[in-house]
Amino acid sequence: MTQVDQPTEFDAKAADSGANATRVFQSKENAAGAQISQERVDEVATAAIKAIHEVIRDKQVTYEEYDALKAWMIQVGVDGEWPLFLDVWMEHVVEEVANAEREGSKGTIEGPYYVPDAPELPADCTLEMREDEAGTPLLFQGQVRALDGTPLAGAIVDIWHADDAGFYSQFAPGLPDWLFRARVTADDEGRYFINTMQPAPYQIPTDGSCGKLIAAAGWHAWRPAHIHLKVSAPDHQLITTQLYFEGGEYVETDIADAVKPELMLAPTPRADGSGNEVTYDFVLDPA
Ligand code: MBD
Ligand code: FE
Repeated sequence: MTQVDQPTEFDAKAADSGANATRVFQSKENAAGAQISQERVDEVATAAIKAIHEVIRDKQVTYEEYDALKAWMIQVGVDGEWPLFLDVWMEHVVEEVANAEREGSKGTIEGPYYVPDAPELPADCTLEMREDEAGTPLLFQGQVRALDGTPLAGAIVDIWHADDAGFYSQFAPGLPDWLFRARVTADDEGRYFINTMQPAPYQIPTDGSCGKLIAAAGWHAWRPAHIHLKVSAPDHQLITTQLYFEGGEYVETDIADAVKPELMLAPTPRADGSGNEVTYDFVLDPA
């Protein structure tokens, strides 16, 4: 076996992530129970199947390729990677359609690694981390406002992100359950001051079905470093979004196509030398 074929500890840890996403999604309320009308299923399923027929004709897909697709699709399910596949290659267009009319802050995809009911923390807080947590400390601060600029007291900033090695708690093994996950309640002026560690870029697990597709197509497997957020306030629409780091690796080539120019952070060193700080405000549309 060559060095490249040898699964690394990183691979083993990453492999669990995609698989665990299926388990978490299945426990999501209404995941499979949505009531979608027959007319709508007919309309969308017919269009989707037709679109694939066109690809088969256009690309002259062979039986060999058809069987390879079948085998691959079966394996995606075995690996539990349908949530990963869909969120990486489909969700950004669903988000584009869903949020087209919003006037406030830009949203982007949720991805497969959100967990509801994270610990509640006050406006000025430090996210759960391990002793001697690796990485660059980051003070992430800002304010939640309405479209007219009114501060939204008691807004909730539900935040989750990977660690300095690109792993998510509850998806990669061996991490504390609520590492870098919290629901932060903003103060009376809608402000929050969240101390955390800057996350690293995220690599799609290389040894699952999504990784196999990426390798077979010769793509790269990376998302730029990002912080996920769900920001909400009474009488306002919740926004699901992510923030990225200006000049960071893969911001121009995100495999999940979820980067927008409005979602860039440019942290600066803190005066006291303790890592970086950055300010990002959210504007919520009315409900
Ligand atoms: C992620 O961390 C992510 O945010 C998305 C959208 C897909 C895979 C991993
Ligand atoms: Fe992510």
